[in-house]
Amino acid sequence: NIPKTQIAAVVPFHGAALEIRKDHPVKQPSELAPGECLVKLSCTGVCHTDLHASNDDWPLHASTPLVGGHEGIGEIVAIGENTGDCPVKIGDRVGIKWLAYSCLNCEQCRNGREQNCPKAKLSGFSVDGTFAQYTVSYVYHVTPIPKNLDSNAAASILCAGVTVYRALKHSHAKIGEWVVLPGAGGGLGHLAVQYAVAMGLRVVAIDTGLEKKKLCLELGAEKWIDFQEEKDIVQAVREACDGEGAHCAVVTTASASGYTQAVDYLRPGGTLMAVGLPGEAKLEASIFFTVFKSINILGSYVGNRQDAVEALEIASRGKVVVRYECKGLSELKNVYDALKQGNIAGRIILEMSK
Ligand code: 8ID
Ligand code: ZN
Repeated sequence: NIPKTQIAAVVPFHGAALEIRKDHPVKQPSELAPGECLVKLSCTGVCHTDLHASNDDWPLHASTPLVGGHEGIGEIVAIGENTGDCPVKIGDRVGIKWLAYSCLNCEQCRNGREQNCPKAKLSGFSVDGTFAQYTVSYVYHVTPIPKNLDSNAAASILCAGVTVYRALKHSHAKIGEWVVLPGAGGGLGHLAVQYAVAMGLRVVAIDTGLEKKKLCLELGAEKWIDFQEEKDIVQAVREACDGEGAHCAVVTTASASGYTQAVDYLRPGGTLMAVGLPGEAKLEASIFFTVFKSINILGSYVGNRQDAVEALEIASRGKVVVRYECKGLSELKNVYDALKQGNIAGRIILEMSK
């Protein structure tokens, strides 16, 4: 009962327009390698990373033809023969995250940095992702979804949630301290507000527009700064944080502009967590003040299997709730246009049944 073809959103080659194809092949159960599983998707989030990949924005290039998407939820419908000791079974509801596969045995994997494994495979970048009715993934890396979390609500935890959860976990920020979130109204940012609040941090949200302002304040941000209206962001952040600057910044903007003043508005000992991924920009920071103020600058890249389990567990207890609007797969092109223009507060979820 597995169809031979499916509907999928495909970028044929770099620079080409996105196509909705009705005859994209489905890898058949008999063709699965050991360790692979076939997942029938019910929904997927759309991350700004998918837009970067589709536009070929980065110094690393997606393989083409590209089926993007890496925030998918679905049911396992087949498992490769001879998989052996298998942590999942047919019928399980699982999540597909950016990191589709890692070897689990190299130095990076052993240290819990599975995402830095030299053999890593990336959903919707180096292997086909979730903008399709079916996708192939890997039994040791798919993430079990808690029973009380519905699929649409779980999807964006698999990338946006995991990423900001891990960045906050490694940020050194402690209960009662100030964290600044440039990009707070976007997909990653609006979840960062909630994970930060759940950790007992005090949030300064930076983004633009009334809709994102309302969202951030509703989710528990104490202060709001509109980056298009505020002339002096450094001064505004300092004032918002007791006149002394923030303890931490987690930057989730897709453009370089969110990074520019971050080192200047951190207080001594503060930490900049770099998360947003503009392709070409350099991080501009005064070396003198980075040293003189004992500033930490850290990169944070998605998360490992344990981060995914933890981020979902917190969401399953209602501490973090994805704000989303549902659309169909055929609307992906419009979603990309809206993301590019900064017009999406929270996330868009594509439902395969729509
Ligand atoms: O592992 C990682 N590090 C990781 C994981 C997932 C995504 C990194 N990302 C990257 C994406 O590739 C993208 O570059 O994080 C970035 C944000 O992804 P997103 O949250 O999916 O994008 P979005 O929904 O468009 O949100 C971005 C927000 O930034 C605001 C926009 O208004 C939008 O709400 N923004 C911008 I653009 N410039 C800003 C500025 N100067 C700004 N907010 C504050 N100050
Ligand atoms: Zn993503």
